[in-house]
Amino acid sequence: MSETIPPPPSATTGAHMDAEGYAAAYARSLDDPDGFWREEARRLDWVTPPATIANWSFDPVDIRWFEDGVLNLCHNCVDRHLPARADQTAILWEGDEPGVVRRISYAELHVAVVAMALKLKTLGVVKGDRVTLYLPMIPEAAIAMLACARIGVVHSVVFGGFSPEALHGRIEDCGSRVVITADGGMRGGRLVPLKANVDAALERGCGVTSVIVVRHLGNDVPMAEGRDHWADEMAVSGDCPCEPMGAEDPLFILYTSGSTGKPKGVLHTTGGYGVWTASTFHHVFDYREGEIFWCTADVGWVTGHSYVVYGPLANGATSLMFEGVPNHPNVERFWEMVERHEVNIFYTAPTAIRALMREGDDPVTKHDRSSLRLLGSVGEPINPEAWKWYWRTVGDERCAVIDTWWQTETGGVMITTLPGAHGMKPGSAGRPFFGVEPLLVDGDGKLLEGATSGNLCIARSWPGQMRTVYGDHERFVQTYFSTYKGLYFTGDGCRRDEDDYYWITGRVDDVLNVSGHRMGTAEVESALVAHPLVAEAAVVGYPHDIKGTGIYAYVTLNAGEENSEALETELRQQVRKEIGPIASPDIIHVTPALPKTRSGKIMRRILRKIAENDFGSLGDTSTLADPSLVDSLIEGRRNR
Ligand code: 6R9
Repeated sequence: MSETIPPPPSATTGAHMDAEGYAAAYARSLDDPDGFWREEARRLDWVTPPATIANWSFDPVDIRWFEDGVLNLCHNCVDRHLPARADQTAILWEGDEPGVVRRISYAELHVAVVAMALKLKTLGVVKGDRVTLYLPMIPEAAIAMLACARIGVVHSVVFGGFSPEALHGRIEDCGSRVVITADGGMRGGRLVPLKANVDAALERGCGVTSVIVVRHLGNDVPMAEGRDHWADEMAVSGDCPCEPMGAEDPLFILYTSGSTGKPKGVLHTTGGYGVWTASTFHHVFDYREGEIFWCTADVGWVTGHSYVVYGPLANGATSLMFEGVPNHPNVERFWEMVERHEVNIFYTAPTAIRALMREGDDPVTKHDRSSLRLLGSVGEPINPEAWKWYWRTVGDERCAVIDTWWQTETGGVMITTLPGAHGMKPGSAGRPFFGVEPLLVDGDGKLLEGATSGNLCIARSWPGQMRTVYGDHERFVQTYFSTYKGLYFTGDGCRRDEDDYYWITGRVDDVLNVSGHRMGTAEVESALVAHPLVAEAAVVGYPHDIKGTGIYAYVTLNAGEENSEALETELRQQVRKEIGPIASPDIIHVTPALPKTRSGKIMRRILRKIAENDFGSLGDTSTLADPSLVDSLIEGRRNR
């Protein structure tokens, strides 16, 4: 039996839902989904409330929710909170430098969003167009997203850590004609040259005609005449009403890595995503009026979309947005900010928890954390040791800890413990959210019952589900619905225990989760082989203390070329250039050859085992074209 920690009084007192409440609501969400989601949809204001609720099929794949409803998510996140919340802080921002703070009230947010929407209109952007956002973690990122939503423009946010090449690919794929960026960003005291990166991306040619540049750092950046516009110099006036949107009209595209090919443009639509983020924010964080909510994710990732912007603002919360990093200027930064802003709910990633745990308890305990009520985790499995440190040291065994499993594709939280309803098991994500029906299947798709391990699938659609891969519906069908017919396949492995708690064990496909960031091994490989001296590359993951998974790259060179330290540096630079620093390999292992079957397939299973330092269970190597290669690979691994 695994250890279960009952929810502390801070979680149960005043909770919106207890154990019986969850059981009843969960049962109803499966027995009467239309009734359940019709009610949950009332969390949002609709121009026309939906008459039809669920209308979906996984075979053939066609997913619709609330399809005849009409609404606008900017209205739901901003306008409808006026005048009641006019003076309440909507976005509380702290810059990279400690104590540099901006407070944007709901009234001010409204003014700023209207202005940005009008600027987009001035540039000829109309409903249905795509606009790419490449911004630091500043309020203008949320403002630009909401401005797009206001006028029916589909935003595509690209994480500021991606390189010009990666940005270019994402601009081209969705055909944006307008990019919104900033003169630069600051992270950990270092300048991120966002505008220069946009210039470099656009040099490669694409249909971008206008760039809006937000003045943030005040540094000089070259401005292309006729193309680039300082946001604060674009004169606009007047009102900009919210565009009435069909529930199934696209809201945003967000690129994410898969096991093959280029990153996919995950497309979310207005009604379903809106209801899902509003509902999960309310229930999962058991959000209470007036609380300060801090999600540390960057808006370049889905967690930032759903729980820095849409979920909190749809609930009229105060969302804390942080430009910097947890270890600048020192490792007290998070806790110092919790104290300064009296944060009530704190939501971060295991990689940050593990890194801060290494610094000991002092940096945490010297700060007043009595405001904290709830601690959340997202992005990768949280190991029990990190969970317990979070629970004991950060939360003083007073705050419930919730792990939340979900994906870019799912729009919001899918598996978690509800703070007031469930006991917590360190290392387990918990129980399914309303409407979520998880299934475990074996490699052949056979349904596995009871306490067991298998591949995690979801049996039925939920409102926050992605609708398609932008521009490639067939890829959507292939990636998620072809492995197990009639089921959504998550790509994750999972164990279900005797209490029906789910324990995510990690990806079972060729996707790596490095510090909570998704990376396709194929993407890193294609960046490596783009180097003129590289013949072949095979990338696998291996356990890494802080990052969870590290990137291990096996590389073969062209005939006659020799390995050197300089070459390894060049290869890392190559990957940073093609993708960005987050994809830089931790270990580069130059080898004379890669293990292949006689038919020429790279035997990744063996490469994975060797990278994991697990030499005892390499399995059957007799099908290898050159079995002696294994010894030299092991030797090479031992030397690293
Ligand atoms: C929200 C987000 C999705 C992948 C997912 C899984 C891993 C996320 C997790 C978790 C274990 C958790 N993952 N949360 N694994 N426990 N609480 O991270 O989306 O970037 O698309 O990543 O991350 O492997 O499939 P995304």
